[in-house]
Amino acid sequence: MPSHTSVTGEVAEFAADVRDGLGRSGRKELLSKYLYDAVGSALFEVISLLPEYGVTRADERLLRIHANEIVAMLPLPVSVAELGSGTGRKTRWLLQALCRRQPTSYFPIEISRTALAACRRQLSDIDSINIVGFEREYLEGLAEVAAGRNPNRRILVLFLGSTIGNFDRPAGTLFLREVRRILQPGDALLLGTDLEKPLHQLIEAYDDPLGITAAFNRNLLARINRELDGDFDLHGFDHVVRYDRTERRIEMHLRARRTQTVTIAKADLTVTLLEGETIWTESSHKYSAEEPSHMAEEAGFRTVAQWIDREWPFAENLWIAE
Ligand code: AVJ
Repeated sequence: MPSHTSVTGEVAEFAADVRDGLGRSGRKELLSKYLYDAVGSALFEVISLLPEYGVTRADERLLRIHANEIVAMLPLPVSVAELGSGTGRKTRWLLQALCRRQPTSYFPIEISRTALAACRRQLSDIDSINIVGFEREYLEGLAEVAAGRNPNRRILVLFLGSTIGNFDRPAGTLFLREVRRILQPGDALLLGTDLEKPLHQLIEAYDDPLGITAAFNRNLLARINRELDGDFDLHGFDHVVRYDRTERRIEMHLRARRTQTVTIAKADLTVTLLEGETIWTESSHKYSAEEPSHMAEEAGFRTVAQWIDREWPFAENLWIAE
């Protein structure tokens, strides 16, 4: 099996999604998964270093401190599939602890080719690890991993970093049900969830004073210019962050500073944005500490353990498929 398999019709799919999101008459929207091209992935790496953005550090801290404890609760032997591995830095601790107990196959599933390559470089030095990357969407990649599973091994799915928060609540539960459907009883899921925290802290985390998150957000338009032959004026948009108290989520938007008409050749689209009109680019839902257990039940898992970071409220949730 090739370690990196390329996705076909990538540009056509991006074009169709952009057309769909910007061509509509109501609220305009772009899918947050498109934030992660090479530039976006690199900017996210910087975001994760910012003092205002504690998510990644909390996640990594929990995985580092509790690695042995987590491994002790897993059904062994186990293979590991990670949804959205990124560069794999925070996964190292768990994989090391696991590889001390058993030779381990690790299947990072990642749509960003550069992140996947970085992940392989980052983790290939671990003793008795076997890394096979899948350049795929999450469920597609996981289904492939499951189709090729060793019948004598369980699967541990890692879904870290609170990426689940990009789904709204009903869609998140649906997604977790899909994950469950691909797994077998006794398989495990380790889910990272960012928890509710004071408003000013959340706003700062997504609207940092250096403007890195603003660049990360605007890069989505830059990517459309680069890959779909668009002519967005990047100076014409403000990075806007708001917290929706009802939905309990941070939202990122791009707001037109003045009325402007944009042409995106490869999406066969010309669209006029009025002054003040916004494009919704991402939601990050925040959870109560109890919420993940309910999500587990709804999706067909039972909660085995939860670890919460004290410095930056964030929870690691270990579930077993029923
Ligand atoms: C990688 C999806 C977890 O939602 O916090 C960071 C992405 N967006 N800053 C998040 C992100 C703006 C991040 N996730």
